[in-house]
Amino acid sequence: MTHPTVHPTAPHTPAPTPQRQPPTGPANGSRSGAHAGASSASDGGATTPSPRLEALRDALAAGQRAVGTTSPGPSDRQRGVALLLAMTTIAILSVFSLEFTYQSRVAVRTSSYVESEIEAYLHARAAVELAAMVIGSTDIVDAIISKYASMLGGRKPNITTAAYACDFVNAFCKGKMTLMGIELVNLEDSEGAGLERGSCGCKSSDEDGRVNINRVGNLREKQSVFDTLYKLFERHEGVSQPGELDKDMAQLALNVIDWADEDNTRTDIDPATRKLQRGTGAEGVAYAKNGYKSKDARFDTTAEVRLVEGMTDALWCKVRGQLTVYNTNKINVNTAPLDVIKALVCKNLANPAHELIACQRSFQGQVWTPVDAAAQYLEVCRTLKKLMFSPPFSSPVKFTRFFDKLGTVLPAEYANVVRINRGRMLQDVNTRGQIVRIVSYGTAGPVTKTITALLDTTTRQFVYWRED
Ligand SMILES: [Ca+2]
Repeated sequence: MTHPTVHPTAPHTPAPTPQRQPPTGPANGSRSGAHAGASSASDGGATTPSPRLEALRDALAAGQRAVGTTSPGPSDRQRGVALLLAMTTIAILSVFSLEFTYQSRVAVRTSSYVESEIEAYLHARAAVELAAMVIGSTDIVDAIISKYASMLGGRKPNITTAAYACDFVNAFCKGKMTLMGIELVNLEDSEGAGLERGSCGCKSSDEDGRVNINRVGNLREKQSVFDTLYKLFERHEGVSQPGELDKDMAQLALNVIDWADEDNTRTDIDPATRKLQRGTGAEGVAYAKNGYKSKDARFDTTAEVRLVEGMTDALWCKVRGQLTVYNTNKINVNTAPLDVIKALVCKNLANPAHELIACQRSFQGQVWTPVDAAAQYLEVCRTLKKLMFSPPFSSPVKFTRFFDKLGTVLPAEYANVVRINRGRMLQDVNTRGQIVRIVSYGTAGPVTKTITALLDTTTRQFVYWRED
C-alpha cells in the first residue's frame, strides 16, 4: 500500500527537499521515518512553498542588513554580555575611584592636620624652652646691670628675669617688642625672629605667690599653712562674722592638711586660741562613704584637693589658682594673687579686733571693705613697678612698710584698721620666687597647642610638664 504512494512522489521529491527539513528541528527528523509518506505527500503536493520560504528568508536578511542589524545569533549575544561586563566593570571602577579619591582627600587632610599639630607643638615648646633660657640667664642680666649701675647713680635695680621672660618670648614670636604700648624693637625683617606660619607666646607666673598645701612636715608648718588657708577659705565662702571661727571652713582647711600629712590621726584646733593640736580620732571616717581613704601623702597636683572631704566645686573654682603643691615656703608678695594678699593681711592685722571692720566679707562684691581698698592700691603699685622692669617690693620689710603709708592714699578710718603686725607678716612673706609656671601656646593652621611647665629656678629643671 505504501509503494504506490511513495513511488509516484519519489521522482518529485529529490534529495534537496528532505535536506531543507533540518532547520525545522530534530523533531521533524525523528518523525521522518514514521510520517515519511505523509510528509512526502504534502511536500510533494506543495513544491512551491520552498522557493517562497527562500525568498522570505532573503527578504528578511536584506531587511536586517538595510536597518543595520543582524539576526540574533550566538556571536551577538556574546557581544551583549561583553558590553554588560564592561559597563559593570566601569560602574565598579567608578565607585572604587570615588572611594579612593575620598580616602586620598581624607589622607591629605589628615596629614596636613598632623603637620599643623606638630608645628603648633614645636612652636609652643620653643616658647617654653626660650622662656626657660631667659630665666636661666640671671647671671648675664646681673652682670650687665652691675656694669651699667654707675650710669643709674650707683643704684642697682633688682630685676628678676622670671617676671619678664615671656615678654622676650613674645618679642621673638611676633618679631616686635613693646613697652607700655610703645614699640621698642621691630625685628620683623630679621632672620630668626617671628614666625612665617602660625604664632606662639607665653605667660609666666610665680608659684611662690600661692599657698603651699604640702607644707605639713610638723605642727608648726601645719599651723602656718592652716592660718593662711583658713583665711582664704573663710573669705571666699565663710558664713560666720569676721573674727568668729567658721567651723566648716576651719574643718576643710584641717582636712586638706590631714590629706597630705603622713599620719592617720585627725588634726584638731582649739577654737579659742586657734592653735592646732594633735587630735585623737582617725582621719578616714569621713571618707568611708566615698569609697576611698585620706591619702596620707603629699598632693601630686592641686586637682587632688577636690577629693578632700568638704571641698565643693564652687570653692575649688575660686581657690584653684591660689594653691600650689610645689616646694615653696614663704609667699612671694610680688606675684601673689590679691585674694592671698588679703588673706595674709586679715591674718596678720596689728589689732585682731579690727578684723570685723577691716575684713568684712563682701556680699557678691557689693561691699568695699578696707582690705579690698588696700589690696587694690597695692595692685596698682605692683603693676606700675612691673611696667618699669622693677620688682614691686625689693624686700619683705619694704612690703610691710607699704601698710604704714596707706594713710596718704586711703581715708584714715580705712588705713588705721589695716595696719599689720610686721613681725608676724615677715614670717609669711618673701619677695623672690623659686618655682615659675610657664604657660605657652603655639598655633599652626587650625591647631593650637598649649604647654604648662613649672621650672625650678634653683635647679633649672622642669618639675611639671603638661601638653594640651
Ligand atoms: Ca593624714
